[in-house]
Amino acid sequence: MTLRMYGFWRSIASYRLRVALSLKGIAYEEVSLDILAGNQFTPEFDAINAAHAVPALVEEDGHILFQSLAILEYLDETHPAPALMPTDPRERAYARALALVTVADTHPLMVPRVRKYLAETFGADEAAVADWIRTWIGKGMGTYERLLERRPAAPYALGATPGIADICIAGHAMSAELFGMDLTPYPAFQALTQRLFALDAFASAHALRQPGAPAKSR
Ligand SMILES: N[C@@H](CCC(=O)N[C@@H](CS)C(=O)NCC(=O)O)C(=O)O
Repeated sequence: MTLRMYGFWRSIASYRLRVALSLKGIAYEEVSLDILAGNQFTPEFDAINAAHAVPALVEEDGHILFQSLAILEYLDETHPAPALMPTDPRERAYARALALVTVADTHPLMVPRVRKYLAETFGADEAAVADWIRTWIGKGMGTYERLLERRPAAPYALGATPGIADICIAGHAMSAELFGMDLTPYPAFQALTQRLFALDAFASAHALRQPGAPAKSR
């Protein structure tokens, strides 16, 4: 059995895993799970991820991993080169902190289950939901901008090589792009993400380059 990733073309968390697998040169197959159609709730997928969310990674021996950040750290431990995490404890904490600005504080506010709840419980229409999402993406970009002003990327978030923080930051920028947001008010964030998307691992994992993405934008 090959290493199998369950993902979805526009999923930001799936993007994070795609980039990490690519940076580490790990071969895998991606199974697309249409989370907009509710396929995360089937009994088959429930057996893989009780959280009903992508990504999930099923290893060759059937071992299952979920939660993108946990998977990224696991891959870094099992496939150490190139390293995605620094070795110094303070740097490791900073890398995780940068990652969590989007993974913990922003991205959870815009996933399909939250959008659905906003629409069904509060009657939010498509425009209101999009406004909600842009608000939180914007606040995340504002936080990244302030952080990057205080500690400029050199050239990546923690130094010479791209790592976990950069992967999460690029995913955040991708969500901003998918929602048609202007990045110019966040110049340090924009410059870092342009640098990241110039790298093949970051560019080829992009939502709009995945099977199932709208053909005209691919
Ligand atoms: N913190 C999780 C987030 C997982 C998650 O919520 N994924 C979204 C797609 S980006 C999903 O599958 N959502 C399904 C839903 O909201 O129903 C991670 O980083 O893996």
